[in-house]
Amino acid sequence: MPGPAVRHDFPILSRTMHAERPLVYLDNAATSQKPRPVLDAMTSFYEESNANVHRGVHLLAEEATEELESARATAAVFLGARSENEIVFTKGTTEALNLVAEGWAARRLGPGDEIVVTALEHHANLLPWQRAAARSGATLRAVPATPSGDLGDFTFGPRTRLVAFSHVSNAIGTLLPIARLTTAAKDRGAVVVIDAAQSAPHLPLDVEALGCDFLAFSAHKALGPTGIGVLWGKADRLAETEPFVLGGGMVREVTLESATFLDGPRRFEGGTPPIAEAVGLRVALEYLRRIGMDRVVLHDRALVRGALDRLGQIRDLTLYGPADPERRVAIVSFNLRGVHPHDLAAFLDQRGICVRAGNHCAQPLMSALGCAGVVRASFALYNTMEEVDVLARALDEARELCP
Ligand code: ALA
Repeated sequence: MPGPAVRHDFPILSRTMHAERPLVYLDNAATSQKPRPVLDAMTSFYEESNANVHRGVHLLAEEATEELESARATAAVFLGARSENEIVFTKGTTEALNLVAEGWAARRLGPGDEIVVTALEHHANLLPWQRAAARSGATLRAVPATPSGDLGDFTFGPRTRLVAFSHVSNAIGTLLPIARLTTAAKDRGAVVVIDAAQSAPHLPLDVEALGCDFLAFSAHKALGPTGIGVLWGKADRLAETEPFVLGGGMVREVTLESATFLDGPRRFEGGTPPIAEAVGLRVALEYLRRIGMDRVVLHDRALVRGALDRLGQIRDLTLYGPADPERRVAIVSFNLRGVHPHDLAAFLDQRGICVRAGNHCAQPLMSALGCAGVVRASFALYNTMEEVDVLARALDEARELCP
């Protein structure tokens, strides 16, 4: 069960912060904490099976290769993919989105074609498309955000060739109307790319049901380690994608003048992959599945509802994003009138509460909201209602100190 019952699995949660206050970790949208099984599995890999993959014929090399490929199979099951051959390991969501932009869009689109994003995107799902548009001659258009942080009206045209959007806004937690977006894009025959960095740890994902072409997420936001992420791509789309990291491990045949590349995911994984990180990713995804994503959804929603109720009563505090807890995921963002978001985050830090403040790598969204930045509290399956209450009391206290 998410909540208090799982907290003992996360060693860091028992540490104290300034003035021996207990840690209240509400910066999970930046990165999540890691459960003991993930930490142990990575240590055991280094202690017992460490070797490079796909290269050696010795036992350790075989074991390491099995570990990497079993992580690929687990990621495929986690995403409801048809095959592990649709799972490419990247450094994280950012690298995965860059791979699609450079390897697919920049090469396959041309003048007159249109790439559409939304104004709610993290810069990682905007900048790569800006460059792909510039390189290919395609135009880039953004569906606007409403002043309340929702998605505005959208239409796609006959030249819309690619639509890229986040499942959940990293800055304010808005759940995008992903089925409507995908259906409208598919009606136009466009390729659909989903940034699932903020949804993978919180919502059940099924790439076949979502109907997208590419989907990306990072392990470190989903209880796994930094340094590894997943790009899922439909087999035929991956076959159309050019690799951008060339080197060992991704070639079939090389002469001094030319090279041919492997098929499948290894085509995109030049160099030594993040092997211990793949072990950690596998165990993190197994952990999430064991808890049950349906339970995680209910848990997150209860925390968001509690936070919206409680924080909504604080005078001079502005909440951003949809008011309906079912239309947002695990994130509550806010500002206190007259207080800079960084100052408020520093005040909360003194009380042991970790949040993120600033533009959250989503400057166009901040412009739509009419502010330079917000304070963001983001939840994970180990957070509790008591912690929401600690946050609310600290904000009450901050409010009292305001003139
Ligand atoms: N993308 C991460 C965040 O939203 C770092 O904080």
